[in-house]
Amino acid sequence: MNGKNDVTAVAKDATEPALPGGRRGFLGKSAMLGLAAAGAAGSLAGCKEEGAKAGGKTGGVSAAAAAGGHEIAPGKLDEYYAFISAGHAGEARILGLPSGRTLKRIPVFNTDCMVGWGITNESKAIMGTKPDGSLKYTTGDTHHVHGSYKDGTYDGRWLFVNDKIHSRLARIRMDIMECDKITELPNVMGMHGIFTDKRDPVDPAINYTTRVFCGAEFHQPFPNDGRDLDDPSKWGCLFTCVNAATMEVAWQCRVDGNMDLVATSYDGKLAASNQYNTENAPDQANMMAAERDACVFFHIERIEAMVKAGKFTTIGASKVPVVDGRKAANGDPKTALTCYVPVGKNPHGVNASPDGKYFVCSGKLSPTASVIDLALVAKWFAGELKEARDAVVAEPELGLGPLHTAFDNKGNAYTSLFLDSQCVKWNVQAAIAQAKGDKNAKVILDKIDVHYQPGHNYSSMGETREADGKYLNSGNKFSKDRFLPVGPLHVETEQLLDITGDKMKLIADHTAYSEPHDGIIVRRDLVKTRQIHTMADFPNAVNADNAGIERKGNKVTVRLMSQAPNFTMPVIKVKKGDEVTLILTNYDKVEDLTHGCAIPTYNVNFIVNPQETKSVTFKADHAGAFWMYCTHFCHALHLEMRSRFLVEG
Ligand code: RUQ
Ligand code: CUA
Ligand code: CA
Repeated sequence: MNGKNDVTAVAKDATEPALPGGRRGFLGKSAMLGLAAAGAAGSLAGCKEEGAKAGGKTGGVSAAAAAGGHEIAPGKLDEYYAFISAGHAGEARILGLPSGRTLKRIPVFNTDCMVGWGITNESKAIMGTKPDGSLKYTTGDTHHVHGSYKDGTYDGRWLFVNDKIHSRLARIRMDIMECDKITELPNVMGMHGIFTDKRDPVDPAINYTTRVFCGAEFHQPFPNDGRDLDDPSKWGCLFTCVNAATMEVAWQCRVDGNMDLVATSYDGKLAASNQYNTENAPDQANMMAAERDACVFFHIERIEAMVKAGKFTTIGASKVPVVDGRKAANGDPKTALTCYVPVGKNPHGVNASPDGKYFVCSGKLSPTASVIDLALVAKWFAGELKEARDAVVAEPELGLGPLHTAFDNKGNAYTSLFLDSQCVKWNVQAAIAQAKGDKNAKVILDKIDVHYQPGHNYSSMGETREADGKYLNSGNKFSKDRFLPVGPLHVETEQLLDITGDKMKLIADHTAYSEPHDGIIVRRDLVKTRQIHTMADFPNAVNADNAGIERKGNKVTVRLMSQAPNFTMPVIKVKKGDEVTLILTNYDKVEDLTHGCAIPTYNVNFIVNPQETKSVTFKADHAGAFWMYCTHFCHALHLEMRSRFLVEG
C-alpha cells in the first residue's frame, strides 16, 4: 500500500522532521526564497512537482474505507451543516458534514438562473440596480461566512457573508437559506474580514448579535473621487460597523495600516483585525518592510460613545460617522479607541478561542502565531499595561505559512500551514507556559499533511462556546493529483479531519468548486428551516380576485398562479412594446413542490416554492408566440405545464 493512502502513516510521517530533499524540506526552502522575492507563485510551482513525486496518488484506498465509521449511509442524515463561502463564484454554499454532500448553493452576489436570483424583481431589489433596472454588479467575491449568536453560540437566525470586490455585506436568512439584504459599504475597498458581535459591550440584556464588523484591506483616497491619485500617503482604511438587524452602516473608524480578517470577543467589548500592511505601503515590497505588523483592537463602547457625542467627521457624500482610530489621535490608552498589538510579519487570520480568553493571529511570513490575551488588552485600554506588545502571551513556532486557526474543546488550536501543506495541532496553555520559560512544555502535539496548500480551516462549532472538537475542515487551495483532471483548472479540496483523538485523522476528500475560503460547522439541531412559505409574507401575492391581466397604458401586469400541473392562464396576450410585469404565486402546499417559470427569448427564468410569490418585469419587444413553461420537475404532467405567451406585433 502506498504510504500516503494510509491515514495513520500520513499522521506519523507528519511529525517526523523534514528530510533534506523531502517534500516539506523542499517547500520550506523554495517557499522562503519565493516569498523573499515576493514570488509565491514560483514556490507553488515547485511544490506541485514535489507533491506529486512524494506520492499524492489517490488510487487504491477509498476515503470511505479510511473513514472508520464516518461514512453517512444512503438515506442517513449528516450531523452538521457547513456554511461556506465560494470566493469569486460570489455565492455561499451549504454542505452536510461529515458526508461532504452539497445541500444547497445560495446565490448572493452572483446570478443564478435555477432560482432566478438576479432575474426576479425581488432579488434585483436586494442586489441593487442601475436606473435602467439592470443589476448594478454581476460579480462578487465571498470569503467569510459567520452566523448570528446568542449566549455565545449560533442562534440560527442569520448568516453574514462579505463581498470583497465591491465591499458589500450580505445577510442570509437561515430559516429559508436565502439572502434578504445586501449593503454596500461607503469609503472602503477590498472589504475582506467580517465577524458578528456576540453580545453588546454595555447592555448585559443584549446577549445576542446586533452588529457586524468589517475590515477593509485596500487603502483608498477619501473620498475616492479622483483626488490624491498620485499621493497614496493620503489614502487610508476604515473599519466598519453594520447594524445586523437593519443592515445600515452604523459607523466607521479610520486606522493606520490595513485590515484583513476580523474577530470579536465573547464579552462584546472588543473586535480586532490583523494588519499585514502597517507600513501603509502602496507596493508589495514595502508591505513586507517591517519586521512586525499588528493586530488592531477596537474598543467598541468608546467608539460608540464618541459617535453618540457627535465627535465624528463624514467623508464625501456619505453620512456615516467616521471616528479617528489612528495612533496619533489615540495617544492615551485610557481614552484610546484602538490598540495596535505588534505581531509576526504580515499576519493572516485572527481567531477567537472558545474559552473567550485569547485571539490567535497567524504570522504568514513569520512561522509563528501570536497568542493575544484579551484581559491584557483590556488592561492596556485601562492604562494598566505598559506596552501593547505585552498582551502577546505566547508566540509558538508552528511551521511555514501559518494562516488560520481553529479550536477544539480541550484547549488545542489547529493552524493551517499554507507553505508546509499541513495542519498543526498545538496546545494554547502549553505555548503560554513555554513563553514563560517552561522548557518541558509540549506545544506541538501533531502535524498532518493536507492536500494541498490549506487556507482556512474550521472546526465543528469551533467559533462558539460549544466547540466540540469532532471535525476539522481544511479548505485547500490546490488539489493537484487528488482527483481526476478536468482540464487546466483542477477542482479544489475541502478535506475533513477527525480531531477527536490525540492524532488528527484525514477521513475524506471532498471536491469544491472554486473557490472555497472560510466556513463554519454548525450542529444540525441549531438550524431550523421552514419548508413552506407563508403566503401573507408576500404583499404582491396573487389571489382569485386579482388574478388576470391588468393594463395601464402600456404597462401590463399579469397575475398568475401555479398549481401542479397548471398555470392558471393558458393564454397570456400582450402587445409589442408593453412593459410586462409578471407576478406568479405558487398555490401548491406540498413540501418541495416547486414550479419554474421560463419564457423563451425574454430571458425569464425563476422558480416559486410552495406558497411563494415572485415577479419579473420586462419589455415585450419581440412579437410572436412563446411557450411559458415550467422548468422545475413537479408532476407527471410537468412537460405539459405551459401557457402561450402571445405578443401581438
Ligand atoms: S482569507 S486563506 Cu479571504 Cu479568509 Cu485566509
Ligand atoms: Cu410545474 Cu414543473
Ligand atoms: Ca507588513
